[in-house]
Amino acid sequence: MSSLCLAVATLALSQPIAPPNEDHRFKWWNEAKFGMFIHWGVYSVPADNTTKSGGRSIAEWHLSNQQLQISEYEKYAPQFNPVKFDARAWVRKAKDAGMKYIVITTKHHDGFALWPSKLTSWRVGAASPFTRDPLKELAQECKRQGIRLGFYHSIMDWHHPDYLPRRGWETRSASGADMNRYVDYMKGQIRELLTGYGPISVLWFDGGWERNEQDLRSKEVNQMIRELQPNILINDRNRLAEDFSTPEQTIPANALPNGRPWETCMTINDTWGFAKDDHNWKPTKTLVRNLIDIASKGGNFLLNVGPTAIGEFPPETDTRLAEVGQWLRKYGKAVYGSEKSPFKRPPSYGRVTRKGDSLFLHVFDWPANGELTIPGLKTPIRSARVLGGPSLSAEGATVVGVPAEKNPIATVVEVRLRGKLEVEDVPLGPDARGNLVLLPNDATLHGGLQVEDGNGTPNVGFWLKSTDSIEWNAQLPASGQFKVSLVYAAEPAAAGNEISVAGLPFTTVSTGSWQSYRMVDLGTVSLPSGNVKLNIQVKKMTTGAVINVRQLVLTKI
Ligand code: H79
Repeated sequence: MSSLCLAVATLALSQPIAPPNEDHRFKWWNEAKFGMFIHWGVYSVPADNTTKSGGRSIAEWHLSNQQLQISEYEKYAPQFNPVKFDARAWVRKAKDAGMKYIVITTKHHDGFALWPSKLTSWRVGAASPFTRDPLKELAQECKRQGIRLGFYHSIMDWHHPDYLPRRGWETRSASGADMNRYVDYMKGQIRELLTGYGPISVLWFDGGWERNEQDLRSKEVNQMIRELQPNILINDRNRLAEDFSTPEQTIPANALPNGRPWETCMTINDTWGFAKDDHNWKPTKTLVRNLIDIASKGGNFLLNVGPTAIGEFPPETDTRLAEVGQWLRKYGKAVYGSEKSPFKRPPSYGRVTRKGDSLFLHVFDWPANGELTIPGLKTPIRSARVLGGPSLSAEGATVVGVPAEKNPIATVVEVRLRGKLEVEDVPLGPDARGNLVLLPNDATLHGGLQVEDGNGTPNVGFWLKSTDSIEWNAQLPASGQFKVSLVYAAEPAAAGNEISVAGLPFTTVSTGSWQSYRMVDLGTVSLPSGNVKLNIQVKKMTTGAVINVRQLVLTKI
């Protein structure tokens, strides 16, 4: 999974970035914050998340998990007969959950078309007995109930004879297969999808990692999409960065650099397609807090539902969606149309979102002293009020008082300021043991450096210039001696750069790759009490790239 994620992240960052705030196409998306992903197709019939060797996987990968020939997989299609499918009910559930858009799999990696495509018989109404058009019914209901619709479309197609490569276990010959003809087919199917169903708000590609931009004729395909639907948003998985990044099953450590739009997609249990034995359902509290966390970092949340082959949402999904909706009906003002937190770090008690000169404190756990301080807030607070609850008093940048009624998921306090929002950098203090643990998200990055997601453990990366540097602002209660340790990664070709770390010299050594992190002890420093700046700078650059930095630790001696 990591190679896919990395490919996606690197691609996204290496492309020029359009200024999303000035682009009218993003207006609804920035306000929406929360959407429903739907994974539904022939794989919903076996509903099996196991692998051939007895491990766990994701159910929509059934053909691959069980290493089936397509003729074996095709046998499930006659059982894909979702007579209980009710677009009106599905859209109603999305709306009641507080979701503002739906993205549905028109075709997953198994190649099965969820609409009556004229270009294949591997589709509903031909390979499957279901003669209705699920996409048409969904599009009509979305329009009727006022919610936007997007289409997921898999580039990888295990079924189409022209798509290459074949799976390793396949007996089907690859001779005569023509990838160029496959792209024509894919274009034809996307054309059907973008001309037959009214306005489509999102084209959500997936499965592009087996081929490059040239093979996939990505520019040409995306250009056609924009001609057919000028206001559409296209994700970053057709080998081009396009409109937004797509972290999968993970929430970035912070907002993405340069205001790059992003959307985390995530499952409610462990699998996307329905799996009868996957009972690992996330609690409602996790789902809502994820949404809050994402909104506080300026992203969107696309939460997945895997309906059954008969066309129903699993009951565990229904209850959670309803509960998320309940929370949003009370506190949605702090989520919809909000902007990311203006602070570098979240407060210890929760998360922050913002609307102009109002802040919203999403309180997960109320501090024992009953005070919500907002570190880094310079503008004094004018008033504070629990959404749907009482007013609280305030002193300077601190909200004082605990409401009698607290929401166990998160209670939101709306904070109005006395003037324009002004924030300042808060120096880091030592931890309980007196050590300074300096992390990417606490740093000030100079030059082209960026914080990368690192699959959940962020690192500073893109260190390509000798003038780039990392700086931390710390506050020490007393002077002392510290051992300096750096956690970094560098591929072999990047070894031999001379850098300075908290004033100590270090010549970089390869750790094996950009992803293999190693801790090195660099010596000791003595630091004065009060405000100190700690940095990593380049003294002499001898290769094209310096290091990735995961953390700098100063251990009290
Ligand atoms: O549609 C959903 C997934 O099926 C798809 N993207 C989301 C939105 C996806 N494709 N790839 N991945 C997710 C991650 C890759 C997982 C893999 Fe595996 C790990 C492929 C091979 C090893 C899991 C285990 C899937 C197959 C075996």
